[in-house]
This record gives sequence, structure tokens and C-alpha cells, in this order.
Amino acid sequence: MRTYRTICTAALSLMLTLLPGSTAAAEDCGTQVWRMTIKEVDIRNGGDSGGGDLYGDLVFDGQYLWSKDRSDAAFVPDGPLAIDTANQWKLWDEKLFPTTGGRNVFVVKADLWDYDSLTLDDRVAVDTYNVDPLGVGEGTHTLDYCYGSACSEGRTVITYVLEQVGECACSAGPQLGRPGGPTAHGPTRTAPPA
Ligand SMILES: [Ca+2]
Ligand SMILES: [Ca+2]
Repeated sequence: MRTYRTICTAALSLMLTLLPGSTAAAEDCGTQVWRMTIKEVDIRNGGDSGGGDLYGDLVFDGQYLWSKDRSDAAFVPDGPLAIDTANQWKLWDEKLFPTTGGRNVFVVKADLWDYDSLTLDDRVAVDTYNVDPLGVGEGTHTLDYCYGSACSEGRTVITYVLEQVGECACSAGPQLGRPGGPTAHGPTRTAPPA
């Protein structure tokens, strides 16, 4: 694991401007740098037989990985969703995560649907996941979107990798690690569909 000591001061200052409730940098030392990379967006049931007429948005930390208006819905076969190869940089992000108070998350916002002319459109991936690397930990993980009995309406599995790529240690004391820090838990959803 590399250390980011040279950027800690500036990075922490930036972090403190972004985190609500933060106080002085000296009180918030102990920050880890994490990278999240989207490895695959696997459409396992696009809403029709063998695929679906997909439209909607897939957004990772504010970057659009895929987007199409409902009026432009076109058949996409089941399998890995093609992300614009010119925009592979959108597939990863690095952020600072304080280990002593305050929280930060990576956000995967999916709003993918299958257009159907005669019935209600099918949900293919319609949820926002907040990924907390301090709770989930390093390695390969998945976000599973499943709708209907046995995912008969639609299903998508997003595979991602979390890596801790640096740590800003506290220079004033032995505060590495996260005693009293956040408790471990998995990704959380917000705004589930009706
Ligand atoms: Ca359908
Ligand atoms: Ca359809």
C-alpha cells in the first residue's frame, strides 16, 4: 500500500470542506484513500427474451457510464453492457474516507428500464447504492439488482473492486486504525422503487 503523506494536508483540507459537521483538520486526522472500479455491468435479464429495449441512466459518482432516452430505447442483448471505450476513466474513482468520524461513500445510481409497448416497462436496474469501503473492505464485490419473482422482470449484476490505495496517518499520535470508528456493514440502498 502506498502512502499519500505528501498530499495529506491539502487533501484533508479539501475533505473537510466537503464533509458536513467536520471541524479542524487536527481533530479529523486519520484518513484513507480508496479506489472503486466498476469491472462489469452484466445484464442478466433485460426484460424481454434474450435482452431488452433499454433506456435510462447508469451513473457512478456523477459520471454517466450509459444513458439513453426512452424515445431512443433500442434492443440490447443480455450480457455485459458496453461502456463507451473512450470513457473508461469514468469506471473508477478515488476518494478520501475519514476513519474517525464523518462518512463518505461511492455512489452507484442505476435507472435502467426495458421499454415495452403493450405492458408496463420492466425494471432492469433501478436503485441507488451507497458503497462504504470501510464497511465492505478490499476485494471484488457485486451489486445485485433483481425485480420480480426469481428476477423474472429484470436483473443486473454490477461487479466492482475496492482497493485501499493510501492512508493519511495522524502525525501527532498513534491513531492509525479506527478505534471507535464506523461499524462494518454492506452497501445501502436509498430510494427503492415503488
Ligand atoms: Ca419486457
Ligand atoms: Ca421490451
